[in-house]
Parts: sequence; structure tokens; C-alpha cells
Amino acid sequence: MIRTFETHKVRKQTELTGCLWEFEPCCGEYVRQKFMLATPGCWETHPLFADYRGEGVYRKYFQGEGNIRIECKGVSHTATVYLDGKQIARHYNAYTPFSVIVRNMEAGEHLLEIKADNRFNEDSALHIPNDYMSYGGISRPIVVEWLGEFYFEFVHVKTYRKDGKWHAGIDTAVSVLNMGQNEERDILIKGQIGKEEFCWEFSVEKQERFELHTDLEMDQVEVWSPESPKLYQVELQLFQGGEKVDDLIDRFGFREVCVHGGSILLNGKSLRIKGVCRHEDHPDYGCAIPYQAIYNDLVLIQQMGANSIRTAHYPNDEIFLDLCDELGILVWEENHARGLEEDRMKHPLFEEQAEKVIREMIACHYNHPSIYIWGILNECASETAYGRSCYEKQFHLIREMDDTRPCTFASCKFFQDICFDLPDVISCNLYPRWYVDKPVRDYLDEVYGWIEEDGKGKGKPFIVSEIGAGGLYGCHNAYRGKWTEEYQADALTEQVTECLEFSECLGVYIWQFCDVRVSREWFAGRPREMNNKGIVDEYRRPKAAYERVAEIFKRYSNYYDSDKA
Ligand code: ADA
Repeated sequence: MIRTFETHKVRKQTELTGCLWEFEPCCGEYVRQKFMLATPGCWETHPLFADYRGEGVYRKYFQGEGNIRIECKGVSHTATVYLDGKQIARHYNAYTPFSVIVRNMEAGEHLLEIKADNRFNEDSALHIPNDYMSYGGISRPIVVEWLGEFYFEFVHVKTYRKDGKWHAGIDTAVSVLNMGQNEERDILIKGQIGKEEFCWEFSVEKQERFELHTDLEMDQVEVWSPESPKLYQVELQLFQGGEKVDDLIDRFGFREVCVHGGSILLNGKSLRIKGVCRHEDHPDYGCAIPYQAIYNDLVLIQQMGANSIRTAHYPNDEIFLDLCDELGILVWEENHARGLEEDRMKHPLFEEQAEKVIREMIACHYNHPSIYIWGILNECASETAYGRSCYEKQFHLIREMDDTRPCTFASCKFFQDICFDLPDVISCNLYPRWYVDKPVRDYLDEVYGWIEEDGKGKGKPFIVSEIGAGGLYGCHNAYRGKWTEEYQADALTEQVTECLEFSECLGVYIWQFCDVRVSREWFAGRPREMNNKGIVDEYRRPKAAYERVAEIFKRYSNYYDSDKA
């Protein structure tokens, strides 16, 4: 499954995944032997490769000719792509998509080989041993698209209100593939959003790329919100000589997010966040969670009264975002980084790799109305001058690419943090009653007081971006000790209530939705080699905390304004 809706009616697409591919591990006990693996999927879910860290080659034959675009939605974590034995692409990072154009492919059968690599080595600055698992394999779909001479690269729709009217600013780019010398083509592009139509007409003389922009003033718009997640489609069609030769369809919503004083306003109303952090992790699927299982997670999350998910600590699958758009779940999406101290941030590839994730994340996810905020660099070196320079650069890049959403970072450096003047929203990961043995209210007072007085965050919106406690599913004792479900439920009751009752706090994200596997090389004493702070376990079985949090979340509405009304 590629998306939850059709993105082309004219351009032909073939998903190459959704079936078995040949797989050959490059090292270990089964080196050079051939297996069949289900795709999309992580090799760790195959019983022989549950702990395989290395390279592995996936192979698939397909038929075709002419110009094609191969899109890889996600390969974990490094992909080297070969077509008929020739390298055509290389991409680092499991959590962002990439694509490659192949021109004038001969008619017949072709071999696509993808070498995936999940090793932790000097080429990898972001995938490192960590408190989550870096899986291996083709973890998201692979698609082949059949192109003619022209194709749409993307479409972005920026929605905003001006003088009481909703506007849609549309940006797209068309690429011209293999046009001969001294040739000329007349192009007509027709676009549509609801009943509004627009078009561009121009002539093309050589192989180039056209960036196009228009702005529509809309009549009678239905706004996207958690309560009524109304989605619109933008449809572009490219005509040449009267014939439709390419198209692109995407979805978006009319909604406005802005920071006003200490509030985040969604369509003018002051938001309250009741959220969970969620890793892409499942014992049966690794990080390659299928549509139905993602949907089931979202149902559990919404049934608990939550209105938001933080995609800790990387960009998520587009199917997840499509579903959040449809269900009205607000998403904090963040680039890929967890707990990188200054020495890690000084890795020669860090800046380049981190920048690429941001570019790919925003370019691909720009239209999702569910994303209301961008996050960066979770718990990295925001207490050092060098760290600060990285935060500065990344915020600058995000703001350059998207001026419609606020940005933030989740800090654990509170009393030493020197970056709180940079983001639009201050976010702190706090663990009173778990790592810090203090009553929650006292700790909130202490941290928030410092942010206001010394931390240069005065007056900005403030979110608790992580709070939680470990609880092993089925673990109980008479004294409600640490690691029991009871301890976790008691801790979360105090944590969530105090955050939502703290008048300066806009909301809270629970760490975390489900228990997740951690990388063995990191471990840090985690029972079962898992992070057990899920309010459901890895099989999504609710722990005692789930119901307790649900009771609390359901007492609070999505907006502060409605409390006053
Ligand atoms: C941090 C971190 C999470 C997780 C959590 C924990 O705040 O951001 O990824 O590791 O702590 O469970 O300790």
C-alpha cells in the first residue's frame, strides 16, 4: 500500500513491494545463501535474522521500458540501489523517502537490487546504538512510476487567511525528461481545488525544470481541525498536444497554526495538547508497521482521549500521516536525532545527514494538515556553544522551508540549556517520580521558574514533551514498587494531572505509547532489552496506566478557550 488515497489517475504506478523479494545476507552464519523475505518488512522479523546487523541484498525483477521513477519510501538505514547491475542511487536514513529517475530504459525484464545496511559505523551519524532499535531492510514501500517526457515533482499547498478570506498558495515543479535538440513543446497545466480551477501555459524548448506558483482566494472553505478533519484535494494535470500526459494529486487541509504569547493557536483557538510519543516499533513487524496495525494504534490513542502524537525521534511513514490527517490527530513531527552529545554532533557527517533529513521531511510532508509543529534534535547538546550553532542552523533551515508552522526541540538540559531563545515553543522532557525523585508539581515549578527567570524562554508557550515511568506488563506487587503496573499508573496519574493543571503548561506528551525494543549495543540496563515505559506493551495490551490516563485526558477539552466559555 502506497498511500491511503490515489495520488495519480494518469501516471501509472506499480508497487514492487507487497510481495516476497529474494534476500541475501552479506555476512554472518547465512552469508551468500538465498532466502525470501516479505516486503515491506524488517529482516529482524524473520526468525533467522532476529539479531542481524550488517548488509543484505534484496532482489526483484520487473518488466518495463522508457522513463521511470523509482521511489523508495524507506530503507533502513542505508540503501544502495542497482538497476541491472549498475548503481543508480545511494541514500542514508531509514525514515525519509528518496527517488531516482532512469531515462530510456530498454524494453524487457530488469533487475532491481537494493543493498540495505543497518550497521553502526563511521558513515552513520544519526543511526547509532540508542534507546530504540535501528532495524534493517526495505521497511517502507518501493514504487515504480512510468513517465513520459514530463513529470510533476511535487505540489505544495500553503493555506492561510488574509482579510478574512482563506487562500491556497500552490507551488509545483515540472521536470522535462529527454527532449531532443531544436524541439519545442506547448504545455498546458490544469489545476483544481474543489470548484476552483487554475492553469499555466508555456512552451518548453529544452530539458529543464519549471517552478510554478499561483495563489487562489477560496470561497466557502471548511476548516481542518481535530473535531472535523476536513481534507481537500489538489489535482494537477499536464496536457501536451491536447493529451493528458501526467498528473499529481495530493491532500491538504485549510487550517492555521500560530504562536500567540504563551499559546499555540489552531484556527484562532488556544490548543491544549494531550499527547503520546510513539516509536515505529512492533514485535511482529519491527519499524515496518502495516496500515491496519498503524490504524489500530491510532484508535487506541484516540480512545484514550489523546489529541496528539509526537513522532519521536524521526519522521514517520506517510501512511501514518495520512491516517492522522483523516482522524484529526495533531502531529509533532521531528527530524532524526536522539541524545547526541557534543562529540556526536561534531561527527564529520552529522550536519550533512541531519540537514538532509530535514529537507526530505519537510518537502515530503509539507501538505499534511495534521503536522502542527516541527521538532529537532531531541535531548542533544543544547547546553554548549557548538550545540547551539547546530540548533540555530536547523531552525533557520526549517523556517526557510516552511513559515506556516512553529518549531521546537525537546530539552533535557533545563538548568544548563542555552537555546531556549531559539524555538517558538519551549519543550522539556521531565521524569519526576522516575529518574528524579521529586513530587511532580515541585519539579515543574523549579524547571519552569528557571526557564522564565534565567532560561530566556519567558512568555513562550511551554510543553512537557516527555513524562513517564517504566511498568512491566503483568508485573504486580503488594507495595506498588517500581516496574509494577501500579507504580507506573500512580506516577502517570500524578504526572499528567499536574502538567494539565499547571497553568503555564500547554500540554503533555506521555513517554510513551508502547514498549519498544532498544538496540542491544545501547542496552543501559533496560529489562527485556526494551524501553518499558509504554502505557500499552509491545503487543498493544493496555497496562493499568492506560485507563488511568484515559480518565484524566477525557476531563480536558482540546482548547483552553472552551474551558472559559
Ligand atoms: C529520554 C528520551 C527518550 C527515552 C526516555 C527514557 O527523555 O528522549 O528517547 O530514552 O528518555 O525512557 O528514558
